[in-house]
Amino acid sequence: MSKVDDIFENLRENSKNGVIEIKNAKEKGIKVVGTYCVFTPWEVISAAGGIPATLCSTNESTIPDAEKVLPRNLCPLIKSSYGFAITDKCPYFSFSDLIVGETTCDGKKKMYEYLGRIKPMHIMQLPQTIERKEDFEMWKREVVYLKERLEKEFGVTVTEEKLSAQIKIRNEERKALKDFASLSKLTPPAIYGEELQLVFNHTKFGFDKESVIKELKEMKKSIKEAYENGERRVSGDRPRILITGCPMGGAVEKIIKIIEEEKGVVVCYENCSGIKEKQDLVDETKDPMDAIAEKYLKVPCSCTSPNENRIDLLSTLIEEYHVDGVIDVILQACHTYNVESFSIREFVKGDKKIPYMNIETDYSQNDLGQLKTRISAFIEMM
Ligand code: BJ8
Repeated sequence: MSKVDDIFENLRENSKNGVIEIKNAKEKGIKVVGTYCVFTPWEVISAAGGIPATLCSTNESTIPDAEKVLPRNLCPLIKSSYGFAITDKCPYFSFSDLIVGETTCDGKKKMYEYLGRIKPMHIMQLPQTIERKEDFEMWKREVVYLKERLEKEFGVTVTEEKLSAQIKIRNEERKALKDFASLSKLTPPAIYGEELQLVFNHTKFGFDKESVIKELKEMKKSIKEAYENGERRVSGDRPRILITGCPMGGAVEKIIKIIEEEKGVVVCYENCSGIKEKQDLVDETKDPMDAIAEKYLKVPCSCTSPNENRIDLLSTLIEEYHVDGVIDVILQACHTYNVESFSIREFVKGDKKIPYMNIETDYSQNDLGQLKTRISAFIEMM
């Protein structure tokens, strides 16, 4: 086993550390705020002294319980989230003092109404479009409402200084993650897509952000050094795949596994569990609340219309990561990503002139055979 293998093995072994960290923080009286979406402005929660924690949503085991209340033909991410909440199987949900949700897709925002029966909820009203001055003003008001709710719930004052400090640290984390991800820009890439995903997951559940940033920089340095010394872990003839679409994680990681078993390599994730939210920083020169509102409103999510920023981001990432083909992952019953797949296909095949494939899947493992056949044929043609 090389030193680089050890790094990833260590991350796999320590995947439960986030739960211990949150438990210790709770025992010290620190408030926990559960979140589901990358529209949630984490800086505001941290500036109010809370810990923002991403809630569980990627396992099929809780879906049968959710289906006692929610319709079966609903996105698995929504059903899984709700199932975790009602069965108390998500430790981050149990520890949460408040849950923050946004009015993104229809299924999610209606599910939040039921979540509000279990825990205090704060809903941020997301504009349907993001381009007009009024959209920014509306969203900024929502960021202010969140700040006020947190101040009231936690009995604190969120100052400009606290916000600026949190903006700085989150920006540092975004930069460190992007820098780590740049290992996949190398030809051949220095790491596998499964390992890149592991690092994104690990960072999400590392709550001491100073340590996370330090760890990311050290990992990047060690892997880069090994690469410069000639260590090639990924063969150069593997087609380089970019994954776009719905968030990945847990059950949907089956797709990454198959791509890499079939001799492709995932070099980039243009989704909310990957680089999508990390791409833009919060502008540190502006008024903190303006800058936070501006940054989060730019998240290229299919729930907003139009969603041209997604095309721009895809274009940049396809070039930067030297992508050979794009796989669009759509969770069953996710209408917004499903409808958008037509224009993504047009753009990838027409403008970028590289192969495109979309995959509609859920959290079950029933489609493994079919996925293997389709992915294998897709990779073979590159
Ligand atoms: S910013 S992608 S994390 S909303 S997959 S629940 S959209 S039906 S997860 Fe998302 Fe925020 Fe957008 Fe990102 Fe609905 Fe689609 Fe399910 Fe989805």
